[in-house]
Amino acid sequence: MNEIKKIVFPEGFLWGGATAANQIEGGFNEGNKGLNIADVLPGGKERLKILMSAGFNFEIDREKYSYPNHEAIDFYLRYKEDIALFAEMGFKVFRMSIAWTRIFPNGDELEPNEEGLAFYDRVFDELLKYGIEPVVTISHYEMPLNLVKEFGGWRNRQVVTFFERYTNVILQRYKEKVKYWMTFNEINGALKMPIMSMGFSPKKEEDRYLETFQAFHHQFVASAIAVKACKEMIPHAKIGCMILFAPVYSFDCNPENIIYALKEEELFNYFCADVQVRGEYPAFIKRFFKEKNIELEIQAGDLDIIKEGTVDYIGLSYYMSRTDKKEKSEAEKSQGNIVGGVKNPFLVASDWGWEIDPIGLRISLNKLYGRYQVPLFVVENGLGAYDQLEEDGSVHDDYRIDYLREHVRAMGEALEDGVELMGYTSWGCIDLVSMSTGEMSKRYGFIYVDKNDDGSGTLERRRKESFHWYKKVIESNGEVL
Ligand code: BGP
Repeated sequence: MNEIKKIVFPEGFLWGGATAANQIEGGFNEGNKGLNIADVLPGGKERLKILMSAGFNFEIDREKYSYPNHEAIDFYLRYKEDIALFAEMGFKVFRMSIAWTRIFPNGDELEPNEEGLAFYDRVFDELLKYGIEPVVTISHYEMPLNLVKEFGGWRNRQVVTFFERYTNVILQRYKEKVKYWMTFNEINGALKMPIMSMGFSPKKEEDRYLETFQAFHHQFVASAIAVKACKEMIPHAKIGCMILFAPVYSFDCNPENIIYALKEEELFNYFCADVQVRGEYPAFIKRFFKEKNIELEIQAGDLDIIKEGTVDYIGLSYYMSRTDKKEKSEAEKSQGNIVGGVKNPFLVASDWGWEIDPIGLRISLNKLYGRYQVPLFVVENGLGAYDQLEEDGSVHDDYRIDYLREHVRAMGEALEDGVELMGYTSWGCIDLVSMSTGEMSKRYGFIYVDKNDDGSGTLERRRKESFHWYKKVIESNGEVL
């Protein structure tokens, strides 16, 4: 057995947990909030398929579907209780997102909605009361539905202006309260699934890449404008990009598969970060654009904006690695967080088919730091699992502790490798609605929320075994695992 080394996390390492507005808040029509794309997401494993199907009309149809995000876990009303529990675990930071539609209900108004702004003031004040710094994602898998229906989502250049108005308002309003920002959650995820963050599904397969990359271009410009505004308005703040990172392993040493894995990794894992960190389109994308007949509409000045608006750090989500090969049969395919691939014989998968690979986190951090040399921040990582609530109210989630312990160790190894790491916010620190399936039963939390897939439950909160474990991890700055 390998000897377990003591790992040393740097002073001031940002331990905490992560969430997204649409997956925790509920109150979907409270406080003048407008509808967003997440509000028309039906519950169930088919939710994304339904949303992406041709002819989906983006209407709520309660006869046919349920909508778990509408109530979610009611953080909108219960935030004080939840933040007290985060404080009890010793969180240094809490990652959350602002719902664009609380601030601009339709996205295209000129004036913001004061009730929405006041809500986040209350949340930030409550966090700061306990010394917990908010880490805010400006856009996490939701955008105003009006911008989807009337403007065609991020394909439309006008959305850049609406987003700029939204970011200026929130940066100005919360400049005394929020030091850590990120622009778009898992920006690269749109390559596989543009509907959630870009607000459209290509009607024809042949338009897919052109539309998606045009929308990316708009998001890059919008992100760079936000970065510049943030640096001007809040000079002490740090603002990052956020990417979904699943390192791509070649299935074997066949050079055909190795070049395939390398090209997949460039396109999916690095393309967005290259633009947002280095401030320019990478060399490899020219060939891809040529082969796919993509000619982007780039306005005068856009490339300068992108150059001037590079991010301070990279936020990443890490759940799993992806093993892949050029030719694969249906039977070989694996599932996973948006990305596919083939089954890796060395890894075991979660109940949802996501392959568990702590060493993959060390590999990811090394790859990213080697390429960019900017600080990294693991802002999502965790195990979605079925939990059993015992009669005495306890939850013995030792499998979750095992998963997290190994990933924390992997970060320790990466730190020793020389990687600069700002912090770790594990995903779904309180049980929440799953993004991909809308299930409550796919639980990630340290805190159990009494709510079931059919919407029943008291919403009561309970501390799981992992709650007490994570408290010790934070207390000891990662020494006691
Ligand atoms: C990431 C998203 C999150 C989150 C997480 C877990 O891709 O940024 O919003 O939900 O994955 O995924 P799921 O909820 O599908 O288990």
